[in-house]
Amino acid sequence: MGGDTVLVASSGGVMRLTLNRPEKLNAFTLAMHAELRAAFEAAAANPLCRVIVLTGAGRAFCAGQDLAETRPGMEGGLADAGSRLEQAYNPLVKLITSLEKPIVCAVNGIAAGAGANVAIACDIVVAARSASFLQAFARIGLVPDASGTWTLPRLVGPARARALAMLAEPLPAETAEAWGLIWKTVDDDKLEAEVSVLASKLASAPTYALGLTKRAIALSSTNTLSQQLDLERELQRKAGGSPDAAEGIRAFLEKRAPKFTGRSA
Ligand code: LHQ
Repeated sequence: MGGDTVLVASSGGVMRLTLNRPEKLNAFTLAMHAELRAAFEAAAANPLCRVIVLTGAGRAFCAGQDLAETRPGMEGGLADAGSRLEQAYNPLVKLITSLEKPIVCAVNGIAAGAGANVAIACDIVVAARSASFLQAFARIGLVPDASGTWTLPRLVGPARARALAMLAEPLPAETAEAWGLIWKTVDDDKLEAEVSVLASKLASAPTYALGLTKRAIALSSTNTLSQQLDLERELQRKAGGSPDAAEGIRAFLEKRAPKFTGRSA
């Protein structure tokens, strides 16, 4: 599976997706969107897939929309930049955030424009120390998209979100970590190994419970405390009835490591 612009490799419960247009810093084209969406949908549907790793080929993670594909007309301005969001970015972000399996983003180099915002829409973001996050939109007269205006203020607060978006200066990975934009920064030459350890750990985790956890955290942004407590009760009911909860508790009492299947029943 996969095509030229997204490489797909599956092994040991981990599906690794690599954005693959390194000569254009993995900028998004419609073809890449179609391949990426198909790969995420396949990961969602495949019970053997328990974690997805998204990364980029070459020196960048992703430079956002391929601007050669959305060249302005002679009168200036893009014909309808909104339709590109409707067609491509919005479905991608909805897929990533609603897919009930952990998605790790390994940010191997610069993440710019929609590339930065797709990265921070993932569940666990690990970046190479030399990587940076650039809300490039203001440089070209656009507003942050691909959920940036939603995710950024929630992760770093509105003051930092506004400055990042308005100044369009690259944020180094270490600062991104210090600000809570991402999970962790690692040395460039350790990125692959660290992400692979993390992915293996998640591939033997109780996937069903992790998926419900992701749902609960997503819904917390609109729920009241009381609604969230009700949601936790419902989700705990589901998780508690799963074979992994039975195994987890049994293993604890027997003082051994649990063997989770990831299944709901
Ligand atoms: C690129 C790109 C790129 C094409 C590097 N496109 N070729 C949604 C809805 C509708 C419309 C518009 O957009 C969106 C969402 C968005 O994402 S808007 C934001 C789009 N992205 C940007 O504005 C970032 C553009 N890129 C850059 O500013 C720089 O390339 C960065 C700062 C990322 C990296 O700079 P450098 O390390 O100096 O690399 P470079 O600029 O030399 O790029 C290397 C090559 O990649 C070069 O091609 P060439 O053939 O000359 O070697 C660039 O043209 C190409 N490239 N980004 N987005």
